Amino acid sequence: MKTNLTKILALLMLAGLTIQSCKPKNAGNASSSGSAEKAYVAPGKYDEFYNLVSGGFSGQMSVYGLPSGRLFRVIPVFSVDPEKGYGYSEETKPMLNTSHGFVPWDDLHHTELSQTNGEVDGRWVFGNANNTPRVARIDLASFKTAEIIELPNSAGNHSSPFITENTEYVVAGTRFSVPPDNANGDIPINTYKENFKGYISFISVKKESGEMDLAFQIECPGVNFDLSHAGKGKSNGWFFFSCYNTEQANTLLEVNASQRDKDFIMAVNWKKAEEYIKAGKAKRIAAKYAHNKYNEKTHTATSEMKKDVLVLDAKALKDICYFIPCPKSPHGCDVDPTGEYIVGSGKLAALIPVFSFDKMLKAIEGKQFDGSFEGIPVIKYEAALYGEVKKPGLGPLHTEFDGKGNAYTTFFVSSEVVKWNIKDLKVLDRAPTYYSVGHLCIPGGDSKKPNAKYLIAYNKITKDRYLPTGPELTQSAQLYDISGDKMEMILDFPTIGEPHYAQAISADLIKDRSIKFYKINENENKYVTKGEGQAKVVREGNVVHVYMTSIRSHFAPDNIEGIKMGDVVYFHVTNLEQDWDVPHGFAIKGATNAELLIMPGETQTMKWEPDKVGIFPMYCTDFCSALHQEMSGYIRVSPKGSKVPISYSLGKTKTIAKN
Ligand code: CUK
Ligand code: CUA
Repeated sequence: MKTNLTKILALLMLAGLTIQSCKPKNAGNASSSGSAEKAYVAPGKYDEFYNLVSGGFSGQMSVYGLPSGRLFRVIPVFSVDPEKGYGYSEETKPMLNTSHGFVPWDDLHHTELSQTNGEVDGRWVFGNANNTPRVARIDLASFKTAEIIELPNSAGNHSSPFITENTEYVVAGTRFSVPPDNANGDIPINTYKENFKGYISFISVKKESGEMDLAFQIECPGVNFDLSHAGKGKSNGWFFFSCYNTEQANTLLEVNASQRDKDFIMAVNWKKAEEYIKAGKAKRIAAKYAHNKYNEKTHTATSEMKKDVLVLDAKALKDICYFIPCPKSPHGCDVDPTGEYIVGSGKLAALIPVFSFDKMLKAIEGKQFDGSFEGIPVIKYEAALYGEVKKPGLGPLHTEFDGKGNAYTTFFVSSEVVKWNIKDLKVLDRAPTYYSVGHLCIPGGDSKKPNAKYLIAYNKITKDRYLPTGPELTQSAQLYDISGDKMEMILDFPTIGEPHYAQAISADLIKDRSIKFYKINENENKYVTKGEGQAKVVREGNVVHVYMTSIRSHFAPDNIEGIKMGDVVYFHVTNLEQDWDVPHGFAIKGATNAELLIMPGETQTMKWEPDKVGIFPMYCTDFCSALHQEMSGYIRVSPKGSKVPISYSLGKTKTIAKN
């Protein structure tokens, strides 16, 4: 049912969302110099927290220090990265393999740290690929992407990668419902209601190694799943997903998916789902999806194509999924540290509904249903509702918690962060953001134990905050001190790509885990060269393998002759250094991919197909020593059919290869 008032409100807010958000009254306020001191980390001093921020359409994850806002690192995840050779070296190319082939780009929206007993543990951070549905695990010892798994039956993997409190599962809900992969998809688009399904995926994570596997999927009605969070504490065993487009529209969604007064939060009893799996209630369905792993010993990624997946049918099983009505196009779906309160943030709603886990269970027990939607029971709104935060702001998106009974919600349209009390639902404080804030992050803010010293707001628009740098405005984050009753902004810092969700972790939890370098004796790369004496060049038909080493400040060999037009040359470069922070680079003129950046003890391979006869210089790209500029060499390329034998040298001794 829809009143004229809500219709008008919806349209007003829609206009706000699509055109431009409002500017807060005290826009342009800078933080005072006193507060600037709070964000100051003196040269030589360390930051207290690490902030792992999604890069949105950059496809990467970046690491900032807090409170300084200093950028430490960009971790390549779903996009190629010429800075590190990720996706360009032969060893890393398989990381970006999918059922569609090699995909060099994606859109990373959410980061989620691994947890033990509901607390962040500093082992891994997960990220989602929104476009070609995938989930990645990044190892916080190496700050490298360790694993990527693709998700079948999905399109637009948005409500992901949220985890259960002991990292048993990483969960992903499809943004776009589509016909399942094994169904005939050659159907009219306007048969959405009959043919489109929404899949949610449960990816298991091995306790010690972190290795992921697609444990099972649940087939749900065709809607858009937006965000999710696991239950914790008392609600451990449940997962909550926000859903929009319950209108099941397939065109002009900005109007057609904003019709209903309430969409849903879907509550999923995943412990029950596990029981059904054990009882053999799942169907094994044909599917095709890539599972890519990076091996730290071989320094090489492998890609395996999986062929099937276990699927549970939510409609047939009746008691694993329940819908809770939630006003109006909900976006964020956040669970407080106790696990009792579930906060839905309706993008077009003028209030924030807070649901009670206990009440929800009672409602299910007492069958307080308001009919069903596509065969899934719909719990009565009032039966699950704890209460509503009245007039909190315009366009609520996301909520985090401080563990002291307070919640902090971002408002895109009114450009502010609002602090409210979870028990009495009263607004306690509001702080402007500049502007149009999306996600926010408190260290541990979606765990059982937040460390609520700081809050970071990730803004969509930075108008007026930075000088122009061309047609696009800098993306930005803002840091607030939330240790007192009132939020105090202490820093602006620009970000890479468009930041969505982020996580922050105490530096103490990761600083001692870090790998310093790889042990050369443990290098199991198929093409490793463990000393200069073993360097060689081997021809196999028109394929030439160069087994090369690098150490300050030369390559071995550094002169190579006998390469011919039509050859495919693989430079397998092993960095022999056994010291922290001494990468060597490798680049050769005309290479059509990128440089290699090889960490100490590591082997990486560049594929090169010479396109001209002549002399091609190669060099180290990382200023590694005083004689870095001397770290270079030459490759001679002869015409096809030439009689020049393969030979290689470093200094005077020249070796003619036998083959
Ligand atoms: S979304 Cu970006 S502001 Cu993709 Cu998590 Cu809400
Ligand atoms: Cu090695 Cu510069």
